[in-house]
Amino acid sequence: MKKLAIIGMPMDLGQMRRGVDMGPSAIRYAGINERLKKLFDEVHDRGDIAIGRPEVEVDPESNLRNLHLIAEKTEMLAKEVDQVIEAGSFPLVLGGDHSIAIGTLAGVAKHYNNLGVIWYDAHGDLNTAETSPTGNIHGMPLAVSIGMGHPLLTNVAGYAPKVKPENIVIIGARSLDDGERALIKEKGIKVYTMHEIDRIGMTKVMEDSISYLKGKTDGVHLSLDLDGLDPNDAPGVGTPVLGGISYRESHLAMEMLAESEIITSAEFVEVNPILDDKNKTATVAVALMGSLFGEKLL
Ligand code: Z70
Ligand code: MN
Ligand code: MN
Ligand code: MN
Repeated sequence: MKKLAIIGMPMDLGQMRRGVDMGPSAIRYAGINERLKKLFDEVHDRGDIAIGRPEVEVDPESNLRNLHLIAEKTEMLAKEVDQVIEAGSFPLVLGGDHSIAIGTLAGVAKHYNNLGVIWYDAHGDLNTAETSPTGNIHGMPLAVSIGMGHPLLTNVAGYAPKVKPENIVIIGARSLDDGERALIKEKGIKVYTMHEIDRIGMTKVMEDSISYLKGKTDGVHLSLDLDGLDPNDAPGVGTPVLGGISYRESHLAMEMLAESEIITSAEFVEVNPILDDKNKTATVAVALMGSLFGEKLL
């Protein structure tokens, strides 16, 4: 029996633009439940993690914005994700800004010896407090997952690291900070930038990514930041970067992931309906979920 559990994570504490906390609502409004019910035997929407309306804090020691709040809320998400996997369901988390991935991965990774991660994003999200140009934790979750960063973040769910650098593939990168570039080289993280997508095409990028992960991982998490897509196709994001992955290429990527049957958990993040054009970005997110979970035209 194929079971899907949807978890909303309406947290906007990892960056400075309000509105991304409404991402889960926008994605539900775009018809996620109806669409995915056709593809699973059972879809259970578990509602949202309670974030409340906490006051913004900047940790004086590390300069990290909302450090303690994000550690606390991602711990709650990790527990929820853990329960979903224990119950035999596929966890699908709706963001929220990308800092939520700290919690998703904390809940997922304990169930695998060799979790793979596909990070579909314009950014590397590989900063630490030391390298971050902004202090925004949504620019850090991938570094946190490999055990680099503030201990309150790396130790969410009580263990670290969550993922091995050689089990990560970044797809769609076109905005990297100096510290992130250095970390990619140092750790040997596989990255398909927009250059490779242009040069060899999305088909080859996905074939290579899938065969790279398939042999050595026992599960693969898809962390899809909508800003990985071109802002023309996904305008409702806090940090749009020109020259991104098209809607069509993204569908192809999701269809190839569906065929490969490697994906064991997923999250769709950074949908900000306040910055959007008639809920276009949430609608794109739901359409991509359709392809990821095996929707077919014919
Ligand atoms: C920049 C930072 C970022 C998402 C922007 C931006 C990071 N590298 N991540 N949007 N999802 O502040 O660290
Ligand atoms: Mn467990
Ligand atoms: Mn991101
Ligand atoms: Mn991004």
